[in-house]
Amino acid sequence: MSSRLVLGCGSAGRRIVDRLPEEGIVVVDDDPDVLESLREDGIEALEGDPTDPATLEDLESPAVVFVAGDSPSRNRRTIERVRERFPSAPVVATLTFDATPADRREIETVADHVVDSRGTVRDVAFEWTVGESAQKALALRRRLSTIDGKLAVVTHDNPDPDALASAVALVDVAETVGLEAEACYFGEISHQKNRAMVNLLDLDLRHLEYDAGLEEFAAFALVDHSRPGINDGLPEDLHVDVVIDHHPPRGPVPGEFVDLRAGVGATSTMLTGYLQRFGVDLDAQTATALLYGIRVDTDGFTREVSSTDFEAAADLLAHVDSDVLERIETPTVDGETYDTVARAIKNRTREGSVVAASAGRITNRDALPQAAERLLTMEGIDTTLVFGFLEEMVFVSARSQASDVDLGAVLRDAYDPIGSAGGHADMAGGQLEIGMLAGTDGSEADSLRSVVEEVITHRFFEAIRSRPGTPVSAYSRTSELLFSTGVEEGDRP
Ligand SMILES: [Mn+2]
Repeated sequence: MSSRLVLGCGSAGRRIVDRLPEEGIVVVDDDPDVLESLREDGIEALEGDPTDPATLEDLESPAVVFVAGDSPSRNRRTIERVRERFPSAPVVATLTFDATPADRREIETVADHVVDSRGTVRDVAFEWTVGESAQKALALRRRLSTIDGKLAVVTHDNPDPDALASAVALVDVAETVGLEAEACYFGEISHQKNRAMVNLLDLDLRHLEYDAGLEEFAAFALVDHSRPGINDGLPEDLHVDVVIDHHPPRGPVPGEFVDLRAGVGATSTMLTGYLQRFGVDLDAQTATALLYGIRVDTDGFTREVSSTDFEAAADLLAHVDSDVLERIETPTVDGETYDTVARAIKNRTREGSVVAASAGRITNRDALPQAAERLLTMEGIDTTLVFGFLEEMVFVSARSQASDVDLGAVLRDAYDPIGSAGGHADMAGGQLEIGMLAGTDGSEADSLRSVVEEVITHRFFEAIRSRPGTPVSAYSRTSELLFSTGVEEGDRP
């Protein structure tokens, strides 16, 4: 389905053909002179009347159709035939210089995109129509305009700024074709900066429960991930209409319209392109969200960044609210977070360049990574671990700048036997269930907690020391009992 079909090849049609890559063009016209000149240039030209259904019968389904004869009424009839034969192919129609306003209105109601061959915008209009990304935009518009009902634009679970911005932008795009759409997510927006982004930009987002019925939605779009049921709360066999993502997929990607670009640093970059193609006026809210999405995903334009990301950022910049962007990036810190960081600093245990610290009871687990980062700025320290107690759980967060430490592996070694842990070489986390501890008050709870603190700290240092090598064995019977999920009352030490 790589072909571009040109039906009717008048003066505007010829200019389009000249700008298209030669590969995969098929032109249909009934003027022998036109056909001859096309064939001389090595272009596949078939004789036929484009308004005759029989002409389209034997042609393969094209990626995009250009209807470019010189007669507006004939072009309109041709488009009607195309709609019958290739209902999902986007149609670009040309208007010749002598077209009347009535001709224009008539063509605009049936075509997906109209190229006006008059005036100085001519060349720009052509470029915007024949390029690869322009055709993607046309195909997306075609897809969106066939949807009848509400579109759910779904991010991956616990969405990051790139996913959030992309969802909001795709809602804007859908609205340009009169489609009602809603940006949706499963899970939590837990990171402080992400919450600041949503609040300060007042993003319109719908939280979906994992067991929520989805009947109210007629169609689904996935952004910043590509497979339903994998890292989102949708059923795996869901019919997906639109997928826009920059991650290389790890399996088959379903979707009527799919745009996967692994060479791009952020999905927000791709959506910036679509907003422009669809002629959406960028507002500060969406533009700021998108730029923040690109910045976070490319780690401030240093990681997996492409020239397209820079171009998108440059286009967004003029519309961005830089005060808000700054407030998102440096959110105010609440007192509780400072208390948590302070307790971690006070309770630290050091071994060489490694620090582990208990922050005691916490009310908000987001404070832990901040404490771990804070400790990393201590002189002579390259690896940190901070943990805290919340309800029936212990949450662990670790950071490292050491080149020979794989924190994800270290935390798995240390805590997988008694909880769950994982992450990257420089950033990792985990959680452990501690059964009754949280419910107990008084000195018994305190002594239990100090045992748990010892276990967590010890296992971490042990795992750091024994890497690379075999995973550490279980620390003690005490830890087994404390951390196993099925602790019996009588088993507690
Ligand atoms: Mn992303």
